[in-house]
Amino acid sequence: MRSVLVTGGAGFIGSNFVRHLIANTDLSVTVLDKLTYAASRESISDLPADRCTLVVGDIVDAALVDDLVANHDAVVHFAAESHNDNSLNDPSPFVQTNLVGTFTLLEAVRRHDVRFHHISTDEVYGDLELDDPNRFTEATAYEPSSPYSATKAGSDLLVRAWVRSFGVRATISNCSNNYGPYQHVEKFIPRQITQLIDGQRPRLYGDGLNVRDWIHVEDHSSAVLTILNTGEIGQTYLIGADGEKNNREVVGALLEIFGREPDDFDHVNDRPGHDRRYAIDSTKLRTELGWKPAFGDFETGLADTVQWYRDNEAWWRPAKAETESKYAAQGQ
Ligand code: NAD
Ligand code: TDX
Repeated sequence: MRSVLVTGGAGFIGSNFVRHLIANTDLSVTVLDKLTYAASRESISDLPADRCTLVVGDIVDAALVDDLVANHDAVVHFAAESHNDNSLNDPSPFVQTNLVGTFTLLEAVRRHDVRFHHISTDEVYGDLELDDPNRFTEATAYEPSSPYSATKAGSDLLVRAWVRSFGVRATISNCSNNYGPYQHVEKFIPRQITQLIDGQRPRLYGDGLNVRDWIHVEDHSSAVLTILNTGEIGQTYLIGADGEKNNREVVGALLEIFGREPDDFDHVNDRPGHDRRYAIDSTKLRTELGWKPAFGDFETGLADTVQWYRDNEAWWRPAKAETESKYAAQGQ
């Protein structure tokens, strides 16, 4: 493998993955990204031009996708509409990008017999009760709750069908909630960090007891590269780092980092259909492919992430006011 096409490589996880490839492999990387509101050219603009090229375009554009896929050895597919709250306000781009876009890529890799890795989410499994002793595994039934997770679930099923029906050489990974640098300020952790930098109060949906299973984005990248190199074709791997925390605990840790009082936050309107808890059992990835996370300590990873947002205000500031005004309009 010499060249990789990374869709969505100007978004949060995609840009971190491209950085991981540049630092840890000799691969040459082409990013295909539509540069939606969620993307930032600056997330990859400092990378060496002879290793990383950005093509601005849509994964739904079959001619463009066919041309790019034909000239690469593998595709790693991150591009998606990724925010649950947006999917509740307007599901249409989620159906286009997440379903039609994935279909378009699958048809191209089928035509050109190119290795494909599909990035997905633990949200396809629905949610767990807080006291459920079980966690999600590769055998858990699909039960998505939101338009976002339903389109991701549909895209996973398309990949599985293209493997079985057409022999496409694909793998799938479903990862838990990522945190780290270059994440858009609409998402939970960057929203609260930038609220605190601005002297505002964090905003918790509902009772704040919803649990997410946090993983540092660098650990997600190392897991995806492991699967790309050594994963078995047709297999699904769950990626997680045993990082369950409820939202109040995360806000509490941030308030402590900022030296604010522990109750210095607001409860705001809950998200309709809000999933209660996600939890990943990543035994298969660890035992079969020997992967393990490097960021064991959430508090340290969180403090590093706070420092990154303090140091990179120019990166996030342009999106902050508009994001907050959208949230304010829905009482969030
Ligand atoms: P993001 O919203 O930060 O980035 C998505 C990127 O895709 C953006 O750069 C955007 O411009 C691009 N894009 C959107 N529509 C496109 C289109 N039609 N054509 C080309 N490019 C397009 O998302 P993220 O958080 O980095 O998530 C990346 C992937 O990882 C998604 O598939 C998501 O479902 C999955 N995932 C995310 C998380 C998480 O915690 N953020 C967890 C598990 C899985
Ligand atoms: O201001 C907020 N207050 C709040 O309490 C925001 C933005 C969120 N929340 C809550 C909702 C969730 O319980 O925090 C939790 C995390 O919210 P998000 O950052 O919106 O993430 P989530 O809905 O869990 O989905 C994320 O992880 C799985 C990504 O956005 C998805 O792309 C990924 O598939």
